[in-house]
Amino acid sequence: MSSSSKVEVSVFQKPKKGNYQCGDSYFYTESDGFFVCAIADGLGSGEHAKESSQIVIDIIQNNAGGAVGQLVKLCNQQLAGKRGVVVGILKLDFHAQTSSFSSIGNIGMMTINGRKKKRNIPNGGYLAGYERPFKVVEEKLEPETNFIMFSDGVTDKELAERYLLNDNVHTITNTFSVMSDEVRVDDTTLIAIRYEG
Ligand SMILES: [Mn+2]
Repeated sequence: MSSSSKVEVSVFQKPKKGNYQCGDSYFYTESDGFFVCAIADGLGSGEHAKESSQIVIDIIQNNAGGAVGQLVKLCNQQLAGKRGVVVGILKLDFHAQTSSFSSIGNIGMMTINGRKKKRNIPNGGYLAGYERPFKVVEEKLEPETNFIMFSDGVTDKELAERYLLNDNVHTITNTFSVMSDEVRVDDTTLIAIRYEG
């Protein structure tokens, strides 16, 4: 992490029981002006789900400067005729001081500021090349905020845990790892993001 970094990130990822490869893919990057993070989950599991979710991640990586809505549209276009994917994209704009989030399907996000926890409601469905309406939720970027992004392998019970409020992202993922079941019933990705401001 460079000294100019404004965002701290820690990732927990584990494949579903019996699968060697996790079908979830993720990507994050930070520049002077922004931070962007995405999780994609290909429909199904294993090798083929991974291939499909990786397509989406590559698009976001190659177009990280784009607005969240543009990224969703671009991903959708590239998925025509391919296996469906659910995706969640978070962008923090340091100049505009905004956070933008959109999720198509069941990639979730929780924003935690102080003791306030807010869970984002994803758009329904999945991306597979068909045009569909979706919302991008934009909010003021507050200092000392945790953004917890997760795939549907993370359970509601796990999302209720107090340690998600910790201001150290490594403590969050380490604790998640220790507390979480040995056997995951679905591919599981949890990304803890801290904006100190
Ligand atoms: Mn899944």
